[in-house]
Amino acid sequence: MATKLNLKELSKREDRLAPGHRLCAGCGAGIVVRQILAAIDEPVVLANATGCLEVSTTIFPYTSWRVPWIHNAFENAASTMSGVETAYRALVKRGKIPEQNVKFIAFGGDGGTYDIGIQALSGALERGHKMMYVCYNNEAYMNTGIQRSSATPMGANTTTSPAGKVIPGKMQPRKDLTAICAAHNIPYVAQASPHNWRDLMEKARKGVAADGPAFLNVLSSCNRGWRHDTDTTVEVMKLATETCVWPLYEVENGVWRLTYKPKVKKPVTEWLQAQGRFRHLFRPENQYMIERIQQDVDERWERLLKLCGEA
Ligand SMILES: Cc1ncc(C[n+]2csc(CCOP(=O)(O)OP(=O)(O)O)c2C)c(N)n1
Repeated sequence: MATKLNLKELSKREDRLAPGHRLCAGCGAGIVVRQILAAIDEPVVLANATGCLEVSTTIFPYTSWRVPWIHNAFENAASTMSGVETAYRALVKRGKIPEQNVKFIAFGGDGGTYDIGIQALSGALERGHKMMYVCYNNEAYMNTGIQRSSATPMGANTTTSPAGKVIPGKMQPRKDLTAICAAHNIPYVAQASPHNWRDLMEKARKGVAADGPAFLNVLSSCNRGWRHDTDTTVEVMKLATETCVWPLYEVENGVWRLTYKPKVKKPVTEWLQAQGRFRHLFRPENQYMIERIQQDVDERWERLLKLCGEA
């Protein structure tokens, strides 16, 4: 019987990411990992691309991982896990190891997923490996000092898209990787955020239960890069869904479904105001950027509503 997704039952489970790691106070990544691993009852094997999560949880000679864990280069978490999953299947087939319903999971940041690892990810999804790839999406290359990635939202101030006289932050809208993964026609794709823990945990369960590849794109606030107080992580992520900047939805065997619909769609200014990386947008000369951002969010939301049969 699967552990019930209620706090009482979940609190009895041992954390599979031990405390004492070196993630920053208020980091979203640790919350994402703990929720996902707590949702899964089966044994898991993990691969982790280079990035904040990897470096902060494995400071030699210590590790926070209470599960088998492999570090690999920035770009190939998906290929590594494909190989592990294939090796496992082959060994089970030859009777060398018992079948234990092991779940294969890869974690990567948005830099490692949207940019450098997209080729390995796409290959793994297309080959149909039974694995779940999770992007903990903090919307920039945070580990190396807040450089923009293709997941960075338009208007954000980063060290490689610095807001100033030349540009008002990043000029391009972000890549829609969730839709790109859905276009691989794999069994399960979802977008989630840990402020809505039950939603994220249900998606993690569906992802590992899928008969083939699954991809989860999970928002993961970085207060160093997003510039907010360490104790507002969860509220800021909630604002992303309430403003429809980060809608929560899933695509199960090709069927698109919203898993949360805000009662009142808040203006993007509420999400932007909560973070220092967008502060410059509130100067009068940058007002046009806020309008562009709102328009982009509205268009994407309308498209999503149609895909989900809600409009
Ligand atoms: C091929 C390669 N390019 C660049 C680097 C340097 N590098 C290490 S971590 C990192 C940023 C990782 O960003 P992301 O994947 O978004 O994860 P985060 O640190 O934000 O959690 C970079 C550029 C590397 N290790 N390998």
